[in-house]
Amino acid sequence: MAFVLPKLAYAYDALQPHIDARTMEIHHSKHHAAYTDNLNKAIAGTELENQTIEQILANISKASPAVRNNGGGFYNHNLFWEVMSPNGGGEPTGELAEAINRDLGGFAAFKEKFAAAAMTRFGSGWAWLCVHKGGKVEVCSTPNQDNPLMDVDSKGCGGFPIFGIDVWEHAYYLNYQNRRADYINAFFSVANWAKVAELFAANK
Ligand code: MN3
Repeated sequence: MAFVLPKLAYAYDALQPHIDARTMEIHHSKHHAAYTDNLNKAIAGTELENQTIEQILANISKASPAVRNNGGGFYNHNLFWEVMSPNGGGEPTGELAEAINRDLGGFAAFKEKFAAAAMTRFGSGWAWLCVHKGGKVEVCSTPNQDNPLMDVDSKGCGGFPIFGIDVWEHAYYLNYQNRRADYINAFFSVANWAKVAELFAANK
């Protein structure tokens, strides 16, 4: 079964003014599409063809660089589109908010820590909020298209990623140029906390 580029739940222009339509279109229809195609090419004719993306990532240390880069790119962007929404912003509520309060010192402290992880990632990569079994939440970052599900040293957090920001320049350069901090702030304006709470509940 080949992996398929997911359709977005909203239009390319739906996240404006925070994320511009042109960036969304290129990011989804070119970058994410290329990761998906190149992942399929890299696993064609191998035993990985019959595995889920989660299984592939859990054993990525044994896979080729092409599978690592494109498998990560495929998975990470799937999550990225889901944790943004035209109706996003505000703050988490319920159990997710309680976990953030308990483990990260509240929403403001979490936002600061997450933004710092995203800002200090040199070059390209991602910052994450992850949940461990038992419900503990943690912030970290990874280089390139790595992520916390990979069995590699650079995975940053353990646990399951429930919120993540792409800090590759292709994610923001058209609208924000070198102003990564402004982009990170804008990302919080479209954060889909309902989805993040759902992922927290399903993976705690
Ligand atoms: Mn990207």
